Amino acid sequence: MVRIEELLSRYNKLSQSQKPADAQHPTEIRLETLQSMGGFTEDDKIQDIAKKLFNEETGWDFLRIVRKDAEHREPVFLHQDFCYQMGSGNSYSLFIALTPNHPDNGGICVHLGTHQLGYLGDAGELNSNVLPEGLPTLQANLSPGDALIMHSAAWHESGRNNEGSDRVYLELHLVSSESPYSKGNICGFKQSSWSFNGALINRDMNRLFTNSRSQRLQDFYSQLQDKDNPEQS
Ligand SMILES: O=C(O)CCC(=O)C(=O)O
Ligand SMILES: [Fe+2]
Repeated sequence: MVRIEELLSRYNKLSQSQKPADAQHPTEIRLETLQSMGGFTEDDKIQDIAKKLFNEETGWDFLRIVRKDAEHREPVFLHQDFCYQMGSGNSYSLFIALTPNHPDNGGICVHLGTHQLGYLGDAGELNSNVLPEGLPTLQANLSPGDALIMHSAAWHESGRNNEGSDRVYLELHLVSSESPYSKGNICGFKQSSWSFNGALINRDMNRLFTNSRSQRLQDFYSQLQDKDNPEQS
């Protein structure tokens, strides 16, 4: 059985060694191996969940902590995760609460059924006005050891941590074992031989692309800046 106290103590050590937090995503700590959290996926309850997905052939492609605390209290805007991830349209986040999670400390809120809208073709903040009236939302109210499972296309957000208490999730992202981005199996086996072994982050995008959307935007911003400050250009 996984001991939540052990996962929490591993998190506390990681968060101390990670100061200052990542400026891009200050509430996230990426973890490279399952072992960094003590191989917790062998736990029977996690195995039971993994076996309900992907015909019992379930892998994982990332593991991270998403936390809020007295120093990181900001809300997270309405979004879907799918557009920031790799691979197939069917994947799930298993959020394991390491601390109490509720509306006063910025617990996650999922708009149920929104995964049916699928991939939306862009990334960023979504418009809450388009959500149909009366659509049920799941507002997390979790005790340590509880888990929440969310389809990666589901629209979700979280409020400000007004209480300032630690609100910590361990997030394991579950994919089909056949995904080339799977880093290993939680249960079952992988049949196909192709797997991606590179690093998904820290790629040199300016070498890979000659005319990408981001490069065009950067060019556009620098043209605007030159226009605003002509003597500096
Ligand atoms: O920390 C949270 O409340 C949510 C974080 C999140 O949704 C994300 O990083 O994709
Ligand atoms: Fe998210």
